[in-house]
Amino acid sequence: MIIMKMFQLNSDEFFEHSDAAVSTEVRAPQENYPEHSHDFYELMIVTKGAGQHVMNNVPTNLSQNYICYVSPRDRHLLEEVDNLYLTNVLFKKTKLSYSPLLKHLLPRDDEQNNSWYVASENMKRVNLLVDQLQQESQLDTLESRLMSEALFQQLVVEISRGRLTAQSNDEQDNCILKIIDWIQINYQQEFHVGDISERFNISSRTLSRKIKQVTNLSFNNYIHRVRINKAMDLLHYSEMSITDIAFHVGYKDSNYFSTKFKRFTSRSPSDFR
Ligand code: RM4
Ligand code: NI
Repeated sequence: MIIMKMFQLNSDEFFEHSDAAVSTEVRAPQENYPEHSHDFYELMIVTKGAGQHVMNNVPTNLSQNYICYVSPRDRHLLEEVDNLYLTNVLFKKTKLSYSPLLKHLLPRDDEQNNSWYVASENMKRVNLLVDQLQQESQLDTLESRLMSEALFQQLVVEISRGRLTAQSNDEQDNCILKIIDWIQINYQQEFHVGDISERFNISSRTLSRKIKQVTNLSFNNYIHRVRINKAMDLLHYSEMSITDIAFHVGYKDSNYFSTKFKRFTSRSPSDFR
């Protein structure tokens, strides 16, 4: 077996010059990418496609409009990418001369809650800002540096304003994002397509179609994927027994859980642990 050592990405390589505070890396598409950390901060913005994001050993399923805040303390990797498009907005906190208010809109470095979905209207503006930022961050003039910081601030405002919660933003477009967010929180409950379609006032057919469109998985497989991801987290970080984990993530039968686990990860839960 080849064991690859985790590596660190350095700002020298990704920023235009040593005083630059912001930079962008557009990945269209993003390939699978091994585990790494950075000496800079990264806002990972998913624009389309699907994949698995494993951060500090915790896997999450990626889909459009997902934002994740990655600090220099974190390590992460991307796998099972499927036409995944993303934009990395890289920044150095020490070089930003930004407004002191901005820190209230960004997660703290030790915050668990470091990812969220952004409403489609805000995402459109985020994409425009990224285009401008990409150009400005390549220039090494005082104006461009200032402009990059100004654009960065706007971007942080957009991803914060657009943050979806189950209550907010009733636009049709955002319905599927809210559902995905809801599933990732409520995966422990027993539910069927019909329960969710009723709750969110959308037809079961539309719901299934949209889940497929956004995650590239069927409704059932998407639920399994979310549950298996949570199980991987627990296998890694908790002492819970495999049977308890199976129940905890929403399975009534631990054999069935093991079969599904193997299907998604190619390993049994005990091998994985
Ligand atoms: C990679 C991948 C990493 C990011 C670098 C800059 O393709 O997206 O997460 O840190 O780019
Ligand atoms: Ni990274």
